Amino acid sequence: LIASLEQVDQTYIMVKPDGVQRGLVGEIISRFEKKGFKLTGLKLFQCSKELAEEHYKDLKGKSFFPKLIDYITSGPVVCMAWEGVGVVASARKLIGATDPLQAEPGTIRGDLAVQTGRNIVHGSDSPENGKREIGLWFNEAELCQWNPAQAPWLR
Ligand code: 3AN
Repeated sequence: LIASLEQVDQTYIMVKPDGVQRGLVGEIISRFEKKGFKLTGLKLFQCSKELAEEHYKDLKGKSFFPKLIDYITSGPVVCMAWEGVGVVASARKLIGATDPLQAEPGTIRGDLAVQTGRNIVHGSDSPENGKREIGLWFNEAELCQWNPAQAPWLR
């Protein structure tokens, strides 16, 4: 009841190519599921250079930008849309700091990664970017609106 009065946000979470290659997809999805957020979109996807550049357009001026684009397009990624109250900030806490060596143990990057340039997962940095990125990576038909409470086998 309390939650229903608050703003429900969406975030775009992506297992990057190194996370897929290292067999960490299930582990990463599991952390968001267990936290209690709702999955509304999920696919394995090989992205184009154009899409990667659009996704990271705010970083276009950075020296590491070309390497970042090569990295993100180097193999399939797992695209996810997650929904919930406070999901954007909470997902970033679950993911941990950009530099995995600075990320706290218990976070995804803190537990599973060592390099900033191979930090295995992406999470939107604001509710606005969550909406923007979900729109960029998913078609409307790929997203599911569903109610976890309407599961008759759970009564
Ligand atoms: P975050 O992914 O934690 O939101 P951003 O948005 O600053 O961090 O950076 C986006 C991505 O760019 C990072 N996930 C990382 O892959 C890459 N990146 C950021 N800073 C660096 C850096 N100094 N060197 C190499 N890659 C970087």
